[in-house]
Amino acid sequence: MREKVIKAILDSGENFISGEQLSKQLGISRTAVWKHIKALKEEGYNIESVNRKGYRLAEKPNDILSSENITHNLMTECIGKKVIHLDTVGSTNDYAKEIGNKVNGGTLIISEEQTKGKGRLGRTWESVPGEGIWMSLIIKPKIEPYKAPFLTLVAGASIVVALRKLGVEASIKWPNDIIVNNKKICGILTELSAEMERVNYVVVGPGINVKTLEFPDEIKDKATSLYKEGYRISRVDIVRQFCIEFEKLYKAYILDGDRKATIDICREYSPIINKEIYIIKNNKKELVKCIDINDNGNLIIRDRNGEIKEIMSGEISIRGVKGYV
Ligand code: BTX
Repeated sequence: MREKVIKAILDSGENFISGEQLSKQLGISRTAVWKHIKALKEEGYNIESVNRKGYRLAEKPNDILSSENITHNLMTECIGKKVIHLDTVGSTNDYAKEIGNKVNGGTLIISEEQTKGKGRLGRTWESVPGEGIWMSLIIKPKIEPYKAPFLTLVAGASIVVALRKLGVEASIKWPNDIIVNNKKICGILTELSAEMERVNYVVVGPGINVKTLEFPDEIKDKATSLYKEGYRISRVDIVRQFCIEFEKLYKAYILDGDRKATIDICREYSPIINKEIYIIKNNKKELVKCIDINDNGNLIIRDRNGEIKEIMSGEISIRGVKGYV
């Protein structure tokens, strides 16, 4: 019932909806309405109550990643149409893999806290409760498994465009880091469930630092958050915009085989193209010049012997000469 109350308030937009209307519409008593409103306010919804007018959401964006907030009038066909919002979980990617076979493609899992947030290659991802967007999107593309890694770039490009539309100067460090002011604001972990010829589902899991102001010593030189960089943006707006941008690039790739839309974004907002970078593989560091991202989404570099090489995302990390980028 609480979901229905907030949905009715969201539906009435800038207009007030009275306690009486709510009670009639939902078939509950005025006291019950009042109790639900009180509980919703305690959950953090910014609801204005005005005598003789009723209720509406205050102008300041509310920041609760509830299914109602995210899905309300969301202009997508499939991405984010179903949202599962958890208070806490080990890892949203692991949760997504538990339910992957049972839910529709486009289902989004978001948790306020992760107790075992995962990075790539067994690394950990700091996921402070309530301070970020820890989410996993389950998608079910009809593609061969070898085409799935490109979806990390699709997700990265979508996040960059979403953040840019919300006013953030974000860039994408190939293949899976989103950067603001030379530091990492978001990483993406993509996991695959597949048979030899066929993808069952893909889990695309971005973690976006939003409100964290202090990071642990081990990562404080390379990690940052939107608030730390002076961007006060609602987490809800970011998730909704991400769903819209992802759907566009995803459809282009899956339905039309169009990689260009994604790669153009990765090139345009790359902080490493034309720069000297270190590539790190199995603890070995090599200084190279980054030349381009090619049409397959692979990185083109020139090594110290002048040899041009193509690098696939897989197992490498990239560092700038002077720091993280
Ligand atoms: P990655 O392996 O590229 O980056 C992990 C590394 O980044 C860590 O070893 C650490 O140095 C640093 N790091 C850890 N936490 C943070 C942080 N909050 N901000 C910046 N740097 C950090 C990148 O892996 C992929 C991360 C995906 C995280 C999401 S959250 C939702 C989903 N569920 C899940 O378990 N993982 C993904």
